[in-house]
Order: sequence, then structure tokens, then C-alpha cells
Amino acid sequence: WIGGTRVASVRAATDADAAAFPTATATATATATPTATFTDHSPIDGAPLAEIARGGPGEARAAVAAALDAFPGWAATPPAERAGLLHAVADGVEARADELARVETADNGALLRSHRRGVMPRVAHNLRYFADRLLALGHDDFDTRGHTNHVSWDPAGPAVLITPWNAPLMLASWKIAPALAAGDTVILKPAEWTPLTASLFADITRDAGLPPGVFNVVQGYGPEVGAPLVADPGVRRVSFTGSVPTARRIAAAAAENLVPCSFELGGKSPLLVFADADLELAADLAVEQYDNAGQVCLAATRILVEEPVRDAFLGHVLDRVRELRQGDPRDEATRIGPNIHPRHIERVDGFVRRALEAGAKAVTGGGPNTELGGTYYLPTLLTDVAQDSEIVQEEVFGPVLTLQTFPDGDEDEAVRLANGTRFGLAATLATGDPARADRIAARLVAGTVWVNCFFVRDLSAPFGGSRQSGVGREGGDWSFDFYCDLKNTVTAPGSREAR
Ligand code: TXE
Repeated sequence: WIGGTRVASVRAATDADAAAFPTATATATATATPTATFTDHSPIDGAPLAEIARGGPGEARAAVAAALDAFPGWAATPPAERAGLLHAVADGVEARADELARVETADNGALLRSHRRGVMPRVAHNLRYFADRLLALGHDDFDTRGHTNHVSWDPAGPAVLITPWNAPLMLASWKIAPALAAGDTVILKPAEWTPLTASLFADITRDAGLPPGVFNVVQGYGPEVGAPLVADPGVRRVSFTGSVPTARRIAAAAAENLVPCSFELGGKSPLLVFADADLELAADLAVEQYDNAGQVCLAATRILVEEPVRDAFLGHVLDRVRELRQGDPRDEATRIGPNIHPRHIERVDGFVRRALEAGAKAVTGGGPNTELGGTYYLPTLLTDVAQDSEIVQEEVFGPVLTLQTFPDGDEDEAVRLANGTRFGLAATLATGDPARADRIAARLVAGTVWVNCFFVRDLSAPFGGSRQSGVGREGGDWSFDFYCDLKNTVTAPGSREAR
């Protein structure tokens, strides 16, 4: 999807898929550049879903050229008109929410009911929020010795948005909405394991009347098309969600052109459970970390529990895990679906096997779900793990939690363990003592701290990570600060008077 034209099609792999995903396969037209394709598979059963255009350096160049061409017109479009178009795109998302939900579930294996009820409405909300925020953007003029300072947020240029597979359209919309609202043109490069909803979204932007070239999608593999996109001198912003090693490569390439980057990377967040906590609530919070089969950057995968309540808390957790139903994500009763890909399952299982060899105990789970096979991994909880071990230090990105304890009343040790990784994305704490909550929250290294709750995210709040969990913050006006070039116009006294 380059310059308002579908340059290559998403074709269903079989007739049965064509029936299941009619729109993903419809109206495929136009020239067949690129000619190469790759096959997209469903994690639910491994079935091929679609043949996807496989972009390379040529498509990257064409997309940046289209975004550059469209930029002056889009940047000059009055904010109210830009906001109106974003609301029209949101209308399109709402009108096609059920189809988007079904396609997303087929593509990434997350629960259909959560795509229907939570994710797709949220995608539309993200668009509406930044449209409205654009219209409220402003800063009071201020005075310097009679001179007036006027601050404006100028559109920066083409923005490359590179997104992962764990929440494809949701994460893309967190970037697309503020970038377009800011007046930037966009080139989206979705993850190769989950390409489908990005292309449907491009159809929606066209139908909503977004001018050609304002929103472009290039599909393909990171090194083949992501790398040339990031290195293109026409690009003015890069926003990336993904892994730390890929962020390093992107940062190095973007540094050549001095392009600002926003990085939202991995995490190894703690869940601190104090003895004064509501242990039922704390157990609910622990089990929530298995959502999306553990493929959530914010997941609090390291449970740190105060020694005296360890056994009681663990009992509550295991009661809940026994009731977790694993299976087909399209089934209403399912709580945990598949992981994304057989290669990813191998990676997850590798972490668990090495931990068990090093002396960890699996109090539940500990391997793939052999009844379901394929890409389903049992919800796993490991005890007897050392703070400096791989399983405690590295992001697993699967349904795998570890449990450690800290001594009775030893807040210093709780904080030491909580802060003791190279990450700093989020932290959750369960306590019945508000003073303790304040004390601990102030000492945690994390972009977001949740007290007796998890995953509550308001778009007005800054979002991002400390240490190797990220660079920069998006959300609210911080998004506009990133996607715009800020300008201060200083006007001498009397200059506004007619001469
Ligand atoms: O990530 P990559 P992968 C973590 C998680 C996971 C691990 C590896 O631990 O197990 O990372 O996942 C594109 N130039 N997270 O390999 O490679 C790629 O095509 C430009 C946490 O899937 O970072 C995809 O679109 N782009 C995370 C995107 O980068 C490149 C979510 C992410 O892929 C590129 C995902 C390159 N050289 C993984 N190489 C989170 N923060 O939520 C790859 N890409």
C-alpha cells in the first residue's frame, strides 16, 4: 500500500481462507511489484492464511517517496480537517470491527472476544483521542521584555512506524494516530508474522478519504524492508516497538541521519506482593500475566512475595491456574490461546528447560501443552530461581512466571530484587498500606507503576520504559512532542500593529 495504491495483493492461501476472510483477499489489483511473496500462517493450527507481498529496498524507497510527496499537503491541512479525517478512519474501524477482530485472531492467536470487545474499540478510540487532542494542543504565549514567545508544534515529515506481532493493530494505532494527527505522513512496517490487519486498515484509510501517500504500508521482513526504511534520508521520525537487539540496529541506522527514535522494548516487570495485601486480589493479578499467552511487554512475570504469605498466596494462584482453560482463541470459554509461532515456542521452551536444569521447580506447567500440540504452551510457574539466573533476567515472552521471596518486613530487599534487571518498563504492587505503596512506587525504576491493579492505561499518560525497556515516552502531548518539530516564534514589541 504505497501512495494510495495497493501495489500488491494479500491473497488467501486456500479457497477456504478466502471464504473466512473475504475482505483480506478482495479487490486485489494493480501491478505486481513486488513479485516476491511470503506465506502467513495462523498460530491456531499452523494453516496457511495468505500470501503476502514481500517488500525490499525498492518498496521502501517508493514508500518514503510517496510519504514525502504527500507531506506538504498533509502538513498544511488545517488541524480541524485532519482531525475530521481521523474520526472518519475511526468510523471505518468501528464499522469493520468484527472482521478486523476475526482476522487478527486468525493471524496472531489472541482471544477473539478480547479483540471484539476490547481491542478494536480501543483502536478506534486511539484515533479519536489523538484527533481531539490535536485540537486542544497549545501553549499560552509568554513575554520576554515585551517580546511575545509563541510555541507551535510543526509537523516533522515522514514517520516510519515498525510494529511487533503480539498486538498488531492495537500497537500500530498507538503510533499511527498521533503521527497522523501531528501532520506527519506515515509508513507502517508491520511484523512479518502478523501482516493482515495493517493491510485492512490501509483499505479503511482510503475509504475514509485520507489523501494518497499520507498512510503507506510495506510488508516484509525486518532486515529486508525495515532496515532500508529506517536508513532512508527522507525519513524524519522512527517509532519502534520490539526487541532490544533490533532497537540497537535501528538506533545505529537512524543516527546516520540524526533522526529521533522512540523505542518501546521488552520488559521483565515485577509483581510485588506484600504480606498486608489482599491475597485473592494479588493472585488475580498474578494470573492476569498469562493473558495473550504471556506475550505482553508489560507483563509482570517476576513475582516477589513477602515470605510469611508465600504459601497462602501460591495456593490461591494454583487454584486459579487449574481453572484456566487453554484452547482455540475463537472459543468464548478459552482463557489462554496459542503462542505466535513454532519458532517462538522453541525459544520459550528453551528458557524453561535451561531453568529446570539449573534447579528451578515447575509448580505448574513446565512445557508445551501436549494435548493441544503445535504452539500451545502450558501456563508455567517456576520457583527456586536465583536472581542472577537467565529465567529471572531475560524476557521469555510466553506464559512463564517466576516466584521469589523477600524476608518479612524487608522493603529494601523487595526493591533491590524488583529493580535488579536491565529492564524498567512497569511494576505492579499489591499492598493494603497506602503509605507503603507510595514509598515503594517512588523507589521503583519503571515507566508505569500499578498499585493493586494492572494494565490500566489512559492515553493522556506518558507511556514508555526506563533502562533497556525503551527510549522516550508517547501518550498525550508527549506524542506530539515526539512527532513534531517544536518551534518558538519571538515577536518584537509593536510588530503586530498595522504600519
Ligand atoms: O522482535 P523484533 P521478534 C521481544 C520478545 C520476543 C523478542 C523477539 O522477547 O521474544 O523480542 O521478537 C522488525 N530493521 N519483543 O524477533 O525482531 C520486524 O520485522 C528494521 C517484545 O519478533 O524486534 C518486526 O516488525 N526493522 C516486544 C519488528 O521489528 C526490523 C514485541 C519487531 O521484531 C529489523 C516483540 C531491522 N533490522 C518482541 N529487524 C514488545 N516490546 O512488546 C526486525 N525488524
